[in-house]
Parts: sequence; C-alpha cells; structure tokens
Amino acid sequence: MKVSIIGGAIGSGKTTMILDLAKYLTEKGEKVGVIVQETGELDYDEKTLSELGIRTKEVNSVCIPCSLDTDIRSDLLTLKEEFNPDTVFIETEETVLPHKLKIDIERMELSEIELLPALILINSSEFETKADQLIEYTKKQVEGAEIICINMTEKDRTEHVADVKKLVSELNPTAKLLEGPKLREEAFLKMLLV
Ligand SMILES: Nc1nc2c(ncn2[C@@H]2O[C@H](COP(=O)(O)OP(=O)(O)O)[C@@H](O)[C@H]2O)c(=O)[nH]1
Ligand SMILES: [Mg+2]
Repeated sequence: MKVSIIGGAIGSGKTTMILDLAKYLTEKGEKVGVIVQETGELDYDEKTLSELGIRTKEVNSVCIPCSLDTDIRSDLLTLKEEFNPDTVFIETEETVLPHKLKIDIERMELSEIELLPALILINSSEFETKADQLIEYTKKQVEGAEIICINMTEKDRTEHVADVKKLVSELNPTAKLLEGPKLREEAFLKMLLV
C-alpha cells in the first residue's frame, strides 16, 4: 500500500489534487483511500467523489476523516484491513509538516507500506516572496518537502510566480519543483506517484 502525504495551506488545492490523482488511479483500476486531517468541514462528500467518476467507498474508493488527535496509525491499519487500497492519500491540516509526518509513519514500522515523497502545495498568488514574511510552519514545510508544487500559477502575475519560485528554491534547493497548471498533465501525475 503506497501512502502519499499532501500538505499546504487551506485553499492551496490539496483536495482538488487528491481527487485528480484518485480519479487517475481509479481509472487505471486501482483502489484509493483518503485520510483527511480535518479541522472544519469535509470536502470529500460522496457527491463530489461520484461526480468525478470515483466510485464511493463500498466499491472503489474510501475516505476517512480524522480529527487532529486521532491516531493516523489506526486509520492506516483500518483502511488496510477493511479496504486494502493500492494507494492512500493523507491530506494534512495546514500547520502539519508533511516530511515530519512521513518520518512518524516510517517509525511505526507498519508492514507493506511504502511512503511516497512528502509533497506540499503552494497557492502562487497568496505566497510571500521574502523568507522573513513566511509563517514559521510554512517555511519549515518548504524546507522539508521532497516535492513542492507551485499551484494556480495561471491566476498569478508572471513576475510574482518567478519570485515565489526563487524563494522556494533558495529555501529548499533539493526538492523537486513543479508548477501548475501543468500539474494536471499525465507525466506529472506519474512523477508524483512513483
Ligand atoms: N485555478 C485553479 N484553481 C484551483 C486549482 N486547484 C484548486 N483550485 C481551486 O482552489 C480552491 C481550493 O481548493 P481545495 O482543493 O479545496 O484546497 P485545499 O483547501 O488545499 O484542499 C477551490 O475552489 C478549487 O476549485 C488549480 O490548479 N487552478
Ligand atoms: Mg481540502
């Protein structure tokens, strides 16, 4: 069971990306599970899932909302036992550091779990261009992520996108940097899921 952790600010496009990835995978015949660290309302209603062609939980895809203090470990084990998905996406709450959560899950030593690269999404036009303007957890998310997706660049000014990109690559020179709207192309989806 592959586990992909996807983080970033509220409104950065996490749910949308997870639904796109889930759709891509379910069309290939994979079973997909989603765990959401929720603070507020849940975006993954059955209607959304079925509108996107993702069949709901009894069949092809299952979604578990978890409160922040719920044990991710037991959610993963329950999903594995009851549904046995090929891939599970974890949408983290906005202050969580995906790379830290990845280490936490690795330490759980669950059998048959393969962790995919820790990924964060950035809403380009909302993002600062100076390191000292960033909220501390945002800075840490950028510094620790393995894949950084600068999303919604089509809604941002070209110069601002370039400044965001520059800041992000200064903070984290080794992460794979991807830019939307190309994020929806199959080659990109494949890379995220390697
Ligand atoms: N233009 C544009 N809008 C997007 C994109 N991805 C998400 N959105 C919109 O941004 C808003 C927030 O997206 P959502 O996936 O709920 O963000 P989350 O809070 O990080 O889960 C929604 O209205 C989406 O339709 C994108 O790639 N481009
Ligand atoms: Mg969401």
